[in-house]
Amino acid sequence: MTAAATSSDKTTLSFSITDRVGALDECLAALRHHGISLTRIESRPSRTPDWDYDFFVDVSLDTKATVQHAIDALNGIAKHVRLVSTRSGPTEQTQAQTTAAAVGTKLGQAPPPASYQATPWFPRKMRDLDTFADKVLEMGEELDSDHPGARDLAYRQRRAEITRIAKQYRTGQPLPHIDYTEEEVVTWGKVYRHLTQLYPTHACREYLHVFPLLEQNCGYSDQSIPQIEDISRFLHECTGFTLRPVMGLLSSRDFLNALAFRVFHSTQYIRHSSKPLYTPEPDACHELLGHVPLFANPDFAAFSQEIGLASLGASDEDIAKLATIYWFTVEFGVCRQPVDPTGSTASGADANSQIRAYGAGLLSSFGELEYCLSDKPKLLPFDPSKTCVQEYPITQFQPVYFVADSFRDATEKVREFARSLYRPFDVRYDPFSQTIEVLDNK
Ligand code: HBI
Ligand code: NLE
Ligand code: FE
Repeated sequence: MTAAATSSDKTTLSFSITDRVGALDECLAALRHHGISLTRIESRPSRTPDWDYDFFVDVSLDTKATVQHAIDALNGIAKHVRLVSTRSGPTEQTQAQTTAAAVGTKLGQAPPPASYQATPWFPRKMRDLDTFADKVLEMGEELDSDHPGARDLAYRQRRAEITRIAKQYRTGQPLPHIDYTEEEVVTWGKVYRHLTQLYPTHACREYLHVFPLLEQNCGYSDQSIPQIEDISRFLHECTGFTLRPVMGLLSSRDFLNALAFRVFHSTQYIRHSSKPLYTPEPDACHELLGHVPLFANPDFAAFSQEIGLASLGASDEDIAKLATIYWFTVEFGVCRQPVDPTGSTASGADANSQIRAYGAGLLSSFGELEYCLSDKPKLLPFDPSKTCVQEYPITQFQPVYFVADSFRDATEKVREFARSLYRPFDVRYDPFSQTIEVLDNK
């Protein structure tokens, strides 16, 4: 909704209301009482669990009213009253900035940090993801010397063959079909059988709910490795998520940016047969058994996309925080859930709750899945502001896991954290055109 009028005076405020009859009317009446005239009003639904709406209003302050009057008028009636920008005289500008900082602090919003400079490039349309095809960090084409497959020439050649296919993939093409070898299927089968034995006592209930659907719809079994084309089609029907092939590890920025499009980059090669219980890098076992099931869950899909949206144009510092939070939730998250009276419990449980894994790095490694619920690792409560600065190893079992009160609690806390990061604009994904819409805060 936009009702525009021209004005040389540009002061923009934003505020939110919870949907009920007359809520907006009260805000506008308060402005009217102060003699403040509106020159533009825009609304959009807030990204909060409540039925909130955000309003952006341009106000004309050519009477005696000041920015502070307008803020005072709205405070107490509306939520999250914020000065977005002002272009009035220098004295008022100073006052306005002080007010904005004060209001921002009160709302827990970060003021623009010195580290936020030019907006980094980010993909705006699905095809932009093609630019990531040859930007892999490590272990894509070349294996590190300590990798179990480094001295196995046949393994290296096979990896090269599969990664070359990923490098050539472009948006809109059919997803590559891989004819897996006998040896690859044997490795997959071992991983599959071990994991599926552990899931009933170790995986979170959301995961357990989806897994049988993958067996029914996508050919998940210990006898063959499912194809990403079939999985991608299934996920698309569930939540709009799709898969695309990738050579190996992408940078955190590129990897997270793709989630904004509900796109997940999936490797198609398999870990070395000598080490089925754990590999430090993503492989088809990790993607298909670890990640895929939860992408079929609508809440989890929305949550993943929100991390992605928060990463678009974010500062390097914020990308590092989001990547760490991603690591301790999507990759290595554990959560509390009520005890299932019919099921047995793994350790870490008390009378009413038990701890279960929802992170993909745990759900794809039968070594670490058992270890994470043993008494060996340290468990800390999940709190994004603390979790985001935790250091972690990437080539061994994690020494520390963060426990969320529930699966839903983790997603809500991360949402709140993502909203607190600074960016001079907001973004939306338009699923019809598969493009990112940039909503400028001016
Ligand atoms: N790249 N291909 C790929 N797969 C991942 O799971 C992945 C990645 N890059 C970074 C990453 N994961 C995360 O651990 C965070 O850095 C975002
Ligand atoms: N360690 C996991 C596994 O063995 O399946 C992979 C983790 C990828 C981040
Ligand atoms: Fe992963």
